[in-house]
Amino acid sequence: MSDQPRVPADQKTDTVLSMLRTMRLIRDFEEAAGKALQDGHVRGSVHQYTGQEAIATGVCHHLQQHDFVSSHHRGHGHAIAKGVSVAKMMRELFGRQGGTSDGKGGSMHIADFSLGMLGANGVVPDGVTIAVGAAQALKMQGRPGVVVAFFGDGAMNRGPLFEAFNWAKLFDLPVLFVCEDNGYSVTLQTRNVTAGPPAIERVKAFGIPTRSINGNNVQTVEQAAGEMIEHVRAGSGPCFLHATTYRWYGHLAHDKALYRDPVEVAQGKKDDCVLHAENWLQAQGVSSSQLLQLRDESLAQVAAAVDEALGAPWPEAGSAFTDVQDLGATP
Ligand SMILES: Cc1ncc(C[n+]2csc(CCOP(=O)(O)OP(=O)(O)O)c2C)c(N)n1
Ligand SMILES: [Mg+2]
Repeated sequence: MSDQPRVPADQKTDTVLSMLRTMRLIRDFEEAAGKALQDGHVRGSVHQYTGQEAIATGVCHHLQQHDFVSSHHRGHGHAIAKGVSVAKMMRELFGRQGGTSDGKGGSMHIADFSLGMLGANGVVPDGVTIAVGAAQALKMQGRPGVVVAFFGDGAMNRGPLFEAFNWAKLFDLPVLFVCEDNGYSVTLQTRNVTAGPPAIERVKAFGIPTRSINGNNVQTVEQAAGEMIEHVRAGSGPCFLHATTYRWYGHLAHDKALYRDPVEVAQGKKDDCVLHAENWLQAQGVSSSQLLQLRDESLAQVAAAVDEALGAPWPEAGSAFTDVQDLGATP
């Protein structure tokens, strides 16, 4: 894997514009989701992905519809980057009919199998073991496609993650592990609960190729993920991408994160992936009015999703007993 740019200069601007559109949509969705929770429209939890948008965006830029992603509790960004409808997602958060799971899943269970979104997951790190299972299925069935497993730095201290690494490497499965290292596990700084050398060293022990990058630069993510996905797609086995970033808000939307130093938070917000992409685009000659238009379109799309969700019907009571368990295909 080289440090050479993968995309010719003339295509770069379009690529970054397209990725900025996705990052904006994620950011605006998260702002609206946080507000909806405060306004009492969302029952359950909302874990905002704000600040981390470049990672889902840069990685999913390389995925096709037949590829899969699995996610964790902070999963809205992964779903949006994989192409899930923000209108359906908002309905899901609001518990309404027409949501991705007809309102029965909520924020931590957003899934859309038709688009390869295997689901958010509240159990750390069970999205990863599911991803490895999906990769095993692809390999056994001889189907094309790769699986990307997104998880946080907190997951690096959970045992099932290491079972997943072991299994994936043993069978050289088509899976990319993406660790989004925002430095925190709920209220703890992950480094304070992690023994030994940096956690990425543990992954190297499995013989899995690793790379550590700045996750707040969407172009850096896009390039590194592109190279790793190429490796995985070629059948050469799993890779591990470690991307550093910062979680702008509390662990949950109603966590005020008083355990964090305000100076650190301000510094984290300054290192803004959206702003970095906009600055880069402006340096390439993209006008500020074009950037404003892009922002307005994204805000309008999210506002429409909120209005639609507010007006959507509640699920019928009887639907609580449907679609809640998949007993498998009939023989
Ligand atoms: C098995 C299990 N143990 C504990 C929890 C409680 N919990 C929720 S999120 C989390 C860690 C979050 O840190 P990280 O994985 O870094 O993700 P981040 O929230 O930073 O995105 C924990 C311990 C859980 N959901 N599942
Ligand atoms: Mg974390």
